[in-house]
Amino acid sequence: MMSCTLLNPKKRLFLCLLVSLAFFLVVDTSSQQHLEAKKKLMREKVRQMFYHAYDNYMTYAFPHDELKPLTKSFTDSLSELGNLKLEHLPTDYNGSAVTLVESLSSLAILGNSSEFEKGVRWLSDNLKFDIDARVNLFECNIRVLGGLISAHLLAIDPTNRLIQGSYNNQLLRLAEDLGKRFLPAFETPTGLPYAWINLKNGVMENETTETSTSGCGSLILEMGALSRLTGDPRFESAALRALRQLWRMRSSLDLLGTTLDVVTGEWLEYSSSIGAGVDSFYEYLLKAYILFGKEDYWQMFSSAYLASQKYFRHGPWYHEANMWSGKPTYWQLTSLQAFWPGLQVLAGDIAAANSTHREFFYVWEKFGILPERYLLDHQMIHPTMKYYPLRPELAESTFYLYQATKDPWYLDVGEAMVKSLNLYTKVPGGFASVRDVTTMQLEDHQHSFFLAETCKYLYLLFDDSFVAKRNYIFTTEGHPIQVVSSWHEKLPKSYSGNWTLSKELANLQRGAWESGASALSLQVCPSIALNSRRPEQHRESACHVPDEKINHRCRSNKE
Ligand code: DMJ
Repeated sequence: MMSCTLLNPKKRLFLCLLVSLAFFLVVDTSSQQHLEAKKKLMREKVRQMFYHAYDNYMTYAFPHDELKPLTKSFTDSLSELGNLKLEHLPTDYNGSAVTLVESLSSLAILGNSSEFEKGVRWLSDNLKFDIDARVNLFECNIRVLGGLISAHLLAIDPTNRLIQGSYNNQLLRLAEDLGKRFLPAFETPTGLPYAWINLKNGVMENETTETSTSGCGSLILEMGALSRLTGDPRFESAALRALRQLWRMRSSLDLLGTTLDVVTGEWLEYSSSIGAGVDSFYEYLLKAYILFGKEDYWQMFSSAYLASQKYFRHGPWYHEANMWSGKPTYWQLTSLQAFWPGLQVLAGDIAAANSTHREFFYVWEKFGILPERYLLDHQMIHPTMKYYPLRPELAESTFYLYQATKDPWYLDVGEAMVKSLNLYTKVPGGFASVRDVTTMQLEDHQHSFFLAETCKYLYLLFDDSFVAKRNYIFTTEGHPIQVVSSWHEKLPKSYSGNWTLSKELANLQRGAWESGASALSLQVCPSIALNSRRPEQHRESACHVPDEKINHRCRSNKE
């Protein structure tokens, strides 16, 4: 073989460059192959986790609501949903099979079509809502209504080929029936819905008038989709009226409290946060904007997001603050907050998302699994809230961040999470919640969101095909709804409003939708988009609130 040194210098340089290029190409291809092999392996691992949870549910709990994996039994009393199973249910009907409803969209993504079809048929024949059961409106909306609507949309999409036999919109009919049973909850002087509703009898006498911000501010995706699909505007109008009323109740700092009274419209808990009781309110403002293209959703989101950065954010962390004064109240990380970086990805605030996600993963690694609460001021676990009920939020954010950055580090994060879940929570009868992450003592409960969200987001982290094919938004319970331009409100011809979002940006985004870009690529950061087109006009967006501490500093638009 001729060595490089025998050639003249020019040829030598050329040959050496060629060899180096080939070398890098080989290395690059092999690392790409390695990455693909890893993704394939991880997809299989997550699929096995899903089926371990699903098969055990079907064997020991179906058609009841949720699985008790330690005793291989079931529960119908969902602490959060209410109690769908009462003694006087028809004798041929034994439960509401919430876990099955919640599993359908995951079966469509990672399972096989015959199981999806089997589930659809069973629910079509057996699910009934004419039952004397008091349910939590928010939980029933995100789990049951959202699960049915999403599965219906997946079933009617011919490219999925999920249904071989005939499908006559049975899931949509069920969703419509359920949606109508929700409507009496909205008959309050304020339009804000009661937190609890009896599916047969409407609002019960002496029902509590207390609800949470997320409880009445995150219904718009499911109820809006139901209106678009049925042509009955009442669902969307009720949810939108409640959302607007809630927004009117914000403080002058654009903050909302955590609990309120639906009759008087007064705040009961003034402490405000991005966590429990408020979380999905922020999420639904942005996702409603993506799904329905209504400008005021964006306007509300951008103001609310800006306030969250001003009053809650401390470096990568988010504490709670009083809605009236903006003064910090509680300094704690709550595991529900871990969805926030995923939302920031959708808002185009990737750098901030990344830094917050890293802190959450640091706490996950510290304990082996994420505790429900962690005290930021003492850097220690909360003395009583040490549990981990198989929550999905950190997996969700990891999925979004990987989609946005393609940084393989996020795959390592997902792999570590899969490892911990198998190590600490897998039992012969399914996956069990952790009662105390410091001892890894288990609890006899496999929440339905483990199948709807945790397994789904972990799978999607290693599988690009589902989100690459279509534009989807995922509801707060992880149920996909396709983004279609026919659901989008058309912008007025002449634009002169004072919204943060300009017509140009809206058109820019509409162009992206029409060109088939994924919803994940619609990072709606107005400042970045506008400043790059009109450099003379400097506009700070919510993504770039200056922070006094140098190491907490947000990046400038240029950076
Ligand atoms: C899920 O039911 C939903 O994500 C909800 O919005 C809050 N979190 C739980 C799971 O942790």
